[in-house]
Amino acid sequence: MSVAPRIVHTTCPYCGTGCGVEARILPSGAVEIAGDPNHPANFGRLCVKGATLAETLTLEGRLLHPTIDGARASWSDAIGLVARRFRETIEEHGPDSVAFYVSGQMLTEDYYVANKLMKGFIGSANIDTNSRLCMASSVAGHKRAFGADVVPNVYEDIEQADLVVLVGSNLAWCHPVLFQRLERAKTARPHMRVVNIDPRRTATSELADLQLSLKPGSDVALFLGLLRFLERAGRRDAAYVAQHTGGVDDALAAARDWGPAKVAAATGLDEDLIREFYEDFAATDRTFTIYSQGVNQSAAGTDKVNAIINCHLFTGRLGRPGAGPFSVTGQPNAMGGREVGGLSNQLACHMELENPHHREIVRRFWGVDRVAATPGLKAVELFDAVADGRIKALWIIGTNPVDSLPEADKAKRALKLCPFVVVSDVMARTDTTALARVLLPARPWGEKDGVVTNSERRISRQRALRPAAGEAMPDWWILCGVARAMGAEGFDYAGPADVFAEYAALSGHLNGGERDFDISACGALGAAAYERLQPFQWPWRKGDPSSVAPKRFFANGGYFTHDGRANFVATPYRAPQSRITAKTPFLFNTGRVRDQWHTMTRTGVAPKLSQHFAEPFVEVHPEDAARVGVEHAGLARVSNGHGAVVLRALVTERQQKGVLFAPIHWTDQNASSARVDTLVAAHVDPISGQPDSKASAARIDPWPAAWFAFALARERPKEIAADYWAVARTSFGWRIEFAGKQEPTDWDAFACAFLDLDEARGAVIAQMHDSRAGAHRWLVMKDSRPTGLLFVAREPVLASRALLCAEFEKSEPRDARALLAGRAPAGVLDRGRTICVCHGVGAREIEAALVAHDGADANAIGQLTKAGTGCGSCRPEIQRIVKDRAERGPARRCAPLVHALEPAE
Ligand SMILES: Nc1nc2c(c(=O)[nH]1)N[C@H]1C(S)=C(S)[C@@H](COP(=O)(O)OP(=O)(O)OC[C@H]3O[C@@H](n4cnc5c(=O)[nH]c(N)nc54)[C@H](O)[C@@H]3O)O[C@H]1N2
Ligand SMILES: Nc1nc2c(c(=O)[nH]1)N[C@H]1C(S)=C(S)[C@@H](COP(=O)(O)OP(=O)(O)OC[C@H]3O[C@@H](n4cnc5c(=O)[nH]c(N)nc54)[C@H](O)[C@@H]3O)O[C@H]1N2
Ligand code: SF4
Ligand SMILES: [Mo]
Repeated sequence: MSVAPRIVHTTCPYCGTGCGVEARILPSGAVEIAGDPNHPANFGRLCVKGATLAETLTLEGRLLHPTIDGARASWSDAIGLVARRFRETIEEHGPDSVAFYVSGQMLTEDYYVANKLMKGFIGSANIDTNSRLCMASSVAGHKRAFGADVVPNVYEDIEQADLVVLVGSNLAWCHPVLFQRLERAKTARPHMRVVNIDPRRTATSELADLQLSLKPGSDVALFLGLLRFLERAGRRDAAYVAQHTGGVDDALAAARDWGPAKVAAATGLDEDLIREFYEDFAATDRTFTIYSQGVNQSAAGTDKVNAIINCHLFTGRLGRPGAGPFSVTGQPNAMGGREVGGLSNQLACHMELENPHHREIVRRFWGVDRVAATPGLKAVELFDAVADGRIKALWIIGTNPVDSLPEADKAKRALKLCPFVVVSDVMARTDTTALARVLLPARPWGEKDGVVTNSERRISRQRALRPAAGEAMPDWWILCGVARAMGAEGFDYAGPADVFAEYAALSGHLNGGERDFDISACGALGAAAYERLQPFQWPWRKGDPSSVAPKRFFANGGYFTHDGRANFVATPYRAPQSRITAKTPFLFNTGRVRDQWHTMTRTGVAPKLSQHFAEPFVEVHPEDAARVGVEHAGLARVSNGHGAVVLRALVTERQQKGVLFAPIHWTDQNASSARVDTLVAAHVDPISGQPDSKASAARIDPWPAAWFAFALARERPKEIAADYWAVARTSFGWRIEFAGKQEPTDWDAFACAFLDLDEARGAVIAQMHDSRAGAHRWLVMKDSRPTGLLFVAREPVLASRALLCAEFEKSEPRDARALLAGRAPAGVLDRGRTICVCHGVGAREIEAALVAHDGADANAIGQLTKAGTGCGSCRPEIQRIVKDRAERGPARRCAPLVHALEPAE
């Protein structure tokens, strides 16, 4: 008799798209993941990260019990110590001598109690979140313009728009399901146009009718020019501006001088392209502007946000179907964190710390003597205060600041100096947990319950799929335990449902509609109703019927300012702060790749997600590379006064001259020297305090490797005796790239140690040597199956990684000679680097299909090879391969998107 799988509806733990997930738990305990067809964010779709969630449900590397000074401890001892040290520090040095640094990856319930503990019980506002590095400029921009942190529009507007303007957003890789909505909308309505504003060409550019590769940091100039153009083109919505806004004259005055020639000079864009964009924007009522970190993470981030919003206010295109400014959120609960007041300058439920009336509402509701009255330290300042000893006890929850803060080595030093550091994480070994005195094991996605809010203000449940591993506990439980041990009252919740109901009640408490955030319909929700809670958008006031109709704001005014009018904000252009010098002549831009999530603690364990990029890299324009002597597939050192990293060089025209780009994901756990934030200068936006992570001055030089190596192994090598290394997970074990500045005197001894040959009993070792050329290859076979491989050369090792990995995966006997040659055995196709993870299709298979079927497009490729027919995240890359072949002919491969080390034909 077969037992039916149990189905759990939950929400994806990665990006702020907030896709609904349907998890099927089979009787064996195995979990199958699919998109939830009824969830309004994704209607059944998932991107590759969501689709591979089951691969991350492993215990590998998990933190499973509390530790104190590295030794296993009981929960009561760990909680007791944290409470005692925080209490003593507060007694001796005052409430502002302690701090929490939390995360947009916490659930709303976790976030709410953390905030209540710090701002209510402790009475300090020294709680800040990694959302400071992510959303703070959007928050500040919204508040300046709208009086509250409200996103006026909804996802459906993607389908309703005639023009979509993407600013500083690599939507194809960072919000893939939203990108697919856009792609489908454009296919269904071919007149729809997409403009992509980003200094580099990305996967997102594949969909764009117009690519504006502006100079980093120059967006304000572009949008000042647009505002001026709109006025001259007679595009003012006079009625809207007059009835619902204020300050238009000042904004126009700031834009007065910004004619196309001046905009062209500031942005480096062609005047014709600028005009094309302006004319299109002016002529299209249904214009939807989506923006992300190219806007927020800037020393002028808040001004960028307001410069965009100004153009929408001016044309009255806001909160209407297909028209509005739309900030997409990064983390799964970036929006929820803003709602609960996770930032050091906010109170709960969108109330303001500096507003005495709001403080009083919250104080009474929480039943505390006082709530913090002055804003606390913002992330960068907070770590400065740790470094100079003002903060003496710090609790870090759900974030990895040693890797993600600007000037990251400074943050690392600060933690080393701090007398008492507590870290709550789901993983045992991260660059941050390494510096903690107390480690508290949190329950990860799949083991915990709560809610998150996505980019369109939709609140959805995350639900546990399986029992918690080890002694891991939910973050809210840990926080409440510490709160009670410190003597706080009001932290006796029976479960997350209880916390959520209290929070929902507070949102409606003494709220006659003057506060935007109101979900008081959930204020008396019991545990059973919480369990059943369906995704809903806020506001949802007590007494309102539940509704699935999209909720927009501001089409008819109704702003949350004192006079109910929106503010135009004058945004004079400030050129980027980073000073390029002769020593640091490049701007260093950073961001994300398709298949990894931040510091890789979770996506890094999934073999499928490590195929796309298995090594940290830096993109550099061919002319720059030639000038500084950096070669494609070689190694490069990127450095400045703050730090240095060594990365694989990817020479590509997608990058503009003078700018470098590197992904943020690699850490000391999986590479020798790839923490890119060590180089990022801590320049912050003066209003939001958000650091500029996208434009630090740096230099790039060739890294003098005497030898390069590539290896495959079933176990992770204990030590890699090399100056450069990077490891990635595979289904059979590990793949490793490494290199050194000096050749070892004895390669055989090196191989012996690296491959553990003394221990490899019963193994057959095949070798190939060309000592004059410095090329050596070893292959270890057991029972005719490869178990270890090491290729060494003086040049970057050219062997198909994809092929060798595929051969290691197979269970049938393999041909040692062909493997050692690094080429495909007779009858086996080298698929090339994996492009489509769902169906395991490589770049070479796609190219072979193009050769066989001249003129095939991405859809035809899908029919021929299945590539792109699964989750669809790889479709832009397939389109690029198709276009490259059409534009450049078969002779030139599409190197930019293919890993540098996959050899060409
Ligand atoms: N695969 C994947 N997806 C993710 C994440 C992840 O780690 N991996 N993280 C999530 C999180 S937390 C976030 S915040 C989002 C981020 O999502 P995005 O903001 O889309 O991602 P980024 O790659 O950080 O940056 C976006 C783009 O900004 C461009 N940019 C740099 N400087 C400028 C500039 O001055 N002007 C303009 N117009 N553009 C500029 C960069 O070249 C880059 O292509 O992604 C979320 N989704
Ligand atoms: N140079 C540069 N720097 C950047 C950025 C950039 O674009 N460029 N982007 C910035 C942005 S937008 C962001 S959002 C940050 C992201 O940076 P981080 O927040 O530092 O990155 P994560 O890897 O997401 O860290 C989350 C940590 O929480 C742990 N964790 C996961 N789930 C749970 C849980 O349920 N409970 C607890 N307690 N822990 C959990 C994970 O194992 C991991 O260690 O990086 C910022 N830094
Ligand atoms: S787009 Fe991908 S990462 Fe983002 S929520 Fe959906 S499935 Fe998760
Ligand atoms: Mo983020």
